[in-house]
Amino acid sequence: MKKPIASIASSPDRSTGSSNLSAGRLFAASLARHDVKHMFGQSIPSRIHLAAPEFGIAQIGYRTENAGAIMADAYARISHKVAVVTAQNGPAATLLVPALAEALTASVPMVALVQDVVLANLDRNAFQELDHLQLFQGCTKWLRRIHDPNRIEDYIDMAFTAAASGRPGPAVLLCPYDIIGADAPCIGGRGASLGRYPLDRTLADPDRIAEAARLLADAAQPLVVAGGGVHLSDAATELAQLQERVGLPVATTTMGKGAVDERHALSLGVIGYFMGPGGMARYHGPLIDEADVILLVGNRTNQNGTDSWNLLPRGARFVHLDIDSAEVGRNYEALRLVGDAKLTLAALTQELLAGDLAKRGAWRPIVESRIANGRARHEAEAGPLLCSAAKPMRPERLMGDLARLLGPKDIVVSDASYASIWTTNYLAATKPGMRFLAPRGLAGLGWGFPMALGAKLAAPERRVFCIVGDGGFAHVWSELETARRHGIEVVVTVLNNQTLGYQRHAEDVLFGAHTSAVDFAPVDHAAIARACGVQGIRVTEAADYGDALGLALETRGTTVIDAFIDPDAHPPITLFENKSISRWVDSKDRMA
Ligand SMILES: Cc1ncc(C[n+]2csc(CCOP(=O)(O)OP(=O)(O)O)c2C)c(N)n1
Ligand SMILES: [Mg+2]
Repeated sequence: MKKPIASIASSPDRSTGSSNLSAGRLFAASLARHDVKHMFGQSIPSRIHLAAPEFGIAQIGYRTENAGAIMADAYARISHKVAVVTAQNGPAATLLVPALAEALTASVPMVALVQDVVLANLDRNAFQELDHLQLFQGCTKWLRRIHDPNRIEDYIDMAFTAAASGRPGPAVLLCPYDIIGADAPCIGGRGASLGRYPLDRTLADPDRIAEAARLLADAAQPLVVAGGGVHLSDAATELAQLQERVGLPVATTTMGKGAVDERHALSLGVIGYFMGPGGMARYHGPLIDEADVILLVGNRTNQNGTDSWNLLPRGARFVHLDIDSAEVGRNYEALRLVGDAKLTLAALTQELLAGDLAKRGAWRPIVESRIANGRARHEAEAGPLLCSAAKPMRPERLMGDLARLLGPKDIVVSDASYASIWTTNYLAATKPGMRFLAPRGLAGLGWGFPMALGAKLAAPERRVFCIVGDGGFAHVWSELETARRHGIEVVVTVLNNQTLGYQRHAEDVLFGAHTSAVDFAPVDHAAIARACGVQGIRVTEAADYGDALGLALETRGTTVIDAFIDPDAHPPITLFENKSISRWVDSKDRMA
């Protein structure tokens, strides 16, 4: 037995009361100091969870670590707070990896407290011992093991600082069993609250901001392409000012959707790899092609957002604003603006307004009319599908119905695959800063539903609509019980095409055939929902979907709408353009 850790006197901190506490309570007190109100966990590390309620922290008990960490991710995206998830060592810890990887790629701040074996038992094949330092190496921004209970506050604060500062991301703190279990009072006394992000805002080099302003003012056809960094920086208001007051057209990536009001006369909508027939930005292609100065904001210029780096004209002059200097110029050589988007966009707008905007003013009616024209062509193209009565149903029709009841405060969460493309193309952001969440860091299946739960916990007063494919939903059905137990109310629509649609269609296009793994036996998702004690509704007729949404909103608790959609329906992915999608075969055992 290790000796109890002796109390090392430090004067109690009146602001936090965090000194002279046992280790478990000091962990909880430290989290409370960072304004943590929810912890996604399954009891372990028990000492921390047992102490947490005393410090005003509620445990959200997930069914799988995988889903719990995804809930934490969405909670952080919506609350602008660092989210906390906990897990046991070994197998439980391994299940955190996918969510951490998404958070790393999507720059989402979270702290995972992972139990580890007793320090003295390290490297002895202790029960469920695993080299967690190796395990988490590739999916964390910051990773440490705490080795002394008197350093708990130091390490918790380091983890929060790493998660919330600079480019946000996931931090993992390994917490050996004996460190958490130390009964004697530990050193406390830190008082800072580090739980909100961005923790520090830094302005890009003012000389370069002035140069960027000159470029944008003098450009023939400038364009802004905003990414998810705008949401992370909470910079939608500043971007809207730049758009409106300077007169710059703005497009976004999928992660940046909602960074501007998509009905604004200078908004192009979401651009990227789905500008085929029916795509919202399809007819804005020439505006992108002809752009001579392009301002990238919080945009990692990834493959989908640039249609495999073919979308943005190589001849344009790029200005790239990002908090992460490594992203600036990664794929497009650019004038470098390294800093926080909110601060820097505000400074850039001021600089532009102080200069000569005659060129922008003269061009504005021209670009507005081109955008209006492109939008009208899109509406004419997509309109019939948005009100299609076809059976099996068209997903566009479901989006059309959902769009009608969607308000700017609502949150739309979609899973990877087609779900995020349907929502992106057919649900408009109606105010700057409206939130559409999707796991677009890595585009993993199974994020949608737990993300919706995390988003709702972060904003209980807002309605959360969740759109998932049947394949992706199957990863996380078990969390329906979590939704019920915690009384979390979200409206889930399962786009049930009884197939891994994207996979199947892409194989058909690329290889002319698909493998046997892509088609499912029939699954009754409404029955699964009811079995877990939440409402389940099956919809096979398009005319019934609106009523199902209405019923879901009137009913307390989560609702699952199992919507039977056309398995041949595919969103406007450019890869599929002019390529035929194989007809749906073996229809006899499918539910319709
Ligand atoms: C975890 C994970 N596994 C596999 C994939 C590859 N993948 C991309 S889309 C897709 C099909 C998704 O099917 P479903 O969720 O039913 O949505 P649908 O495309 O049918 O709308 C697959 C398997 C992935 N993105 N993530
Ligand atoms: Mg499917």
